[in-house]
Amino acid sequence: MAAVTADQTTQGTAGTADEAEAGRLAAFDATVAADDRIEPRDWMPDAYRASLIRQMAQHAHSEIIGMQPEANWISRAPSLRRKAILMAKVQDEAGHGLYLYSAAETLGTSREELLDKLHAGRQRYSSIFNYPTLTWADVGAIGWLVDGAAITNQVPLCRCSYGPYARAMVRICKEESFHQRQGYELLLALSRGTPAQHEMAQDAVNRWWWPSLMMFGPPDDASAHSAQSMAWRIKRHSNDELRRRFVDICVPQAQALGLTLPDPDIRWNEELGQHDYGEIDWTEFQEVLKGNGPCNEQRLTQRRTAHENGAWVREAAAAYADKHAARAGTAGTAAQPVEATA
Ligand code: FAQ
Repeated sequence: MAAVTADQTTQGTAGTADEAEAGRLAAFDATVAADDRIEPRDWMPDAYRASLIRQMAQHAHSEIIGMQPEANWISRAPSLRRKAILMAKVQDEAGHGLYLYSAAETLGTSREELLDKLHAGRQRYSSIFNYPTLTWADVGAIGWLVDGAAITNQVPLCRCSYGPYARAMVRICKEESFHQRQGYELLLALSRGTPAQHEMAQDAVNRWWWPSLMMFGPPDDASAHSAQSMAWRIKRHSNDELRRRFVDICVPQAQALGLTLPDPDIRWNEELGQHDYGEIDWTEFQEVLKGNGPCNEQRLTQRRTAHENGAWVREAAAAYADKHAARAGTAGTAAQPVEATA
């Protein structure tokens, strides 16, 4: 019998490892192609995992930083009803952040690590939250336009190939729909109110329209991740496709509100069966991404401060969990059901 040389052994092992890798990749590709879900314990390419963490972290960070502009108006809401609605909405956004951090944790990262990266400026959050809320009407414009853009972008994410992200999006989208309607209703009340209230609503729409269009990301020919994310079925549509869909939704809604979208170039394109719209200021978008938007510094400073101020809450919660785990452990040795001590 011929002896197997060291080289042959290495080649043989490498061959088997390569084949196993190819098999895993084929199974992953087949799952994606069949529109099934990739689950946390399934094998996935490193780049798929990294891209999901990148997008989900950015999404989670947007939800919690996105609490700030609206929270600015909680103490000045014009009625108890409006205050209660706004508090519930801002609280919902915190909840969305938590679902998304939890979903990201299934990929092997931790909430702590993601927050550290946000605070160090190493991960992004949506450009939209770097604009100020100057009047009460901004709360309506955020609900109508920002939540509206978020829904347009996020409904397709309910069919994302990664199971935990797709499932988190189902509940988030339901809540965002409510947020969008409350913003629309608020703006409608202002638009039909006194001339000063109408003007305030129009001014808010003028300021939030273009930044809302930027939420969908750079144009397709400048979108670094779209092609790969669409091939992996993380994203289902391109940035421009969703942006155009959003414009189509907003045009009749603006008419019903009695407000004007601040773009003289919006018009129906018979041939394409959709609206054309004017040129977006991509220089402004890039500046906001670089940290030079009107509120970038304020938002991050406030976030870091809130995190530091909340340290004692996290410590207390961890101590409480440890105490209960220890009690459950004792109960376990005494053969008691865990529920009895919970
Ligand atoms: N802002 O190659 P692409 C909400 C970055 S939630 C900042 O096209 P991709 C709820 C992008 O990360 C709003 N950065 O990227 C709410 C990438 O940089 P990187 C958040 C942006 O991932 C309402 C680079 O540019 N929603 O509003 C932005 O394929 C009211 C190249 O871009 C989500 O996160 C931007 N607008 O497409 C809360 C949804 N756009 O990572 C409170 C999930 C792009 O290489 C109150 N995310 N960039 O350093 C997505 O669908 C995608 O990530 C896109 C970007 C569409 C945002």
